[in-house]
Formats: sequence, C-alpha cells, structure tokens
Amino acid sequence: MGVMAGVTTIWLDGKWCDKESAVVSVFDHGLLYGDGVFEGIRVYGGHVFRLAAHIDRLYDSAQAIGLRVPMPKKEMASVTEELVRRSGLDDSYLRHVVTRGVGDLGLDPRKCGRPTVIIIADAIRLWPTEVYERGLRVVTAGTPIPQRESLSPRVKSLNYLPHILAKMEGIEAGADEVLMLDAAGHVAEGSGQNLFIVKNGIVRTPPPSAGILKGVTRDVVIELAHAAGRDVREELLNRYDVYTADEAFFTGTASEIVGIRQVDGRVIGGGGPGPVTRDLATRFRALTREAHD
Ligand code: PXG
Repeated sequence: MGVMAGVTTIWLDGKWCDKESAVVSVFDHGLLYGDGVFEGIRVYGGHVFRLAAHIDRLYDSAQAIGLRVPMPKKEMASVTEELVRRSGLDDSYLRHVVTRGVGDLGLDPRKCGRPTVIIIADAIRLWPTEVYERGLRVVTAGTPIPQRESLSPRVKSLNYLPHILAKMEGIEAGADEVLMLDAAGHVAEGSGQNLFIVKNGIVRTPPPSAGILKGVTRDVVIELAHAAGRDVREELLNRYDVYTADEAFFTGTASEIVGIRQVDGRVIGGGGPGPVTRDLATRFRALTREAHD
C-alpha cells in the first residue's frame, strides 16, 4: 500500500492522531471505572476481517451496558476503513474503544456528557511460529470467569481484571495461556481466546451460555468446520473432556487458531497440533489471506 511504511494511527472523537497526540482525560469513566466496551479486529492485506460482525458485537456490548455509541454503525465502518488506509499498514490490529466519557469523580454516568470513541490501528504482534508448531502449554486458572449475574461475559467490557489475574497465574506457572472455568467448574475459555476440543472426530466447544465471550474467530471456525463436513457441538465441557481429548485448540482474533500441547501437565493427544486443528488452520488462512472475507 504505497511507499510509506505503516504507522500507528488513531481516530479519537473525530480527530486523526498519532500515538503521542491521542490523549484521554483522567476524568474519563473508561479509566476511572472501566465503564466502556471494546473490540479487537484484524486487517489482512488491507482488508478488515469480519468488520460487520465486530461492529455488531461492539454496539451490542454498548447496548447491554446502557451506552449509546454516538455514531451510526455505517459511519463506524467507514471511519475504520479510512483509518486502515491512513495507517498504511497492510496487516494490522485494530482496537475500538467506546467509554462512558468524561465525567466527575462520582460513579453517576449522567455526569458523562458524551461517550469517548477511540479507534487504533497498530502493528500486529504474534506468537513466534515455534509456538504454533509445538502447541501451547496451558494451566487451569484459580480465578473463575465473572458471574453472568453481575456482568454478562457476552459484553466485551473494559473490565478485564479477572482475565488479567488469570493470565498472571499462567505467567507465574510458566504456561503460555490459562484455562478459565465458571464458578461451577465448567470449562469456559482462555484469558483472551475461545476453546475447542476434538474427540473421535467431533468438534466441541462451550456454548455462549457457558459464560464465554462469543468470539468472532470462534464463529468463523464453526462455519469452517461445518463446511469441512464436521460434526460441531456447542455443549458444556468439563476439564475431564479437555484432558481426554484427541486435540484441543484456542481461537482468537490475534492468535487465529493455535493448538494446545498440554493442560495441567496432561499431554493432549499426540502433543503437537492434531490433524483437525491443522486442517482448520489451513482453511482459516485461506479465508483470511486469499478470499478476504
Ligand atoms: N474470549 C475472550 C475473553 C476474549 O477477550 C476472545 C474470547 C476471542 O474472541 P475473538 O472475537 O477475538 O475471536 C477474546 C478476544 C489479546 C486480547 O491480546 C484478546 C481479546 C481482547 C484483548 C486482547 O489476546 N479478546
């Protein structure tokens, strides 16, 4: 895309900024209270992957917390496309953030005049290839996913502390990623990825009702598995199901599809990414690198 090397480019409340000039008030309730929602999106070869699905999820997250995004979806999409063009980055990672806006030090959201809207285009940072080849080492986190009665896990909110605390447990244990459970012990997801297992050729993943974020990558992988003629079941899983699976993998916007080598010291299947994981990863790559959504 042109001769210029890509640079981090930011749209902040209608203004085009760079990393230094994009600054937000210390009275923004996104900062003070985590009062806001976000999205993470990939750009492949200048094309935004599943933009409509991400924008729909962003607006649903906002709606769920009683926050009105101060621009129509169409404008959000066109600004996003323009941001990608301006960044000059062919392959990048986008972050959309909508906060309650600038208020005072009290909780009252009525003090926030207008939501803050931020869209960032930045270089994508991936795990090294070796990690994809060997598969992830995973441990179960002691920190459960948040209770859906207090905040639905379907909302991609700025409250990521439970996921961050779980990730810290993983780092402390020397693992690549963690497995988070719900309060009853059912398998939910990783710190920022959805989980799939394969057993006797059947692809299984927890349903949205298990308290997961309904990942856009997860939805694409379910479509790809169906297209490949596979039986896909969205059902509650326990750690036993994961330990005894033939294959297990995570899906996410940043990681795409990444195999799991071991969970809590139990080696899964043959250890490396299995045949179904590899096949789905190949199909995913074809979709993102060739067909461009
Ligand atoms: N579960 C959770 C809790 C997430 O935060 C996913 C699943 C995967 O969803 P998508 O739509 O991306 O397939 C996410 C993804 C990171 C990172 O750096 C990931 C996410 C958010 C922020 C950072 O890995 N969300």
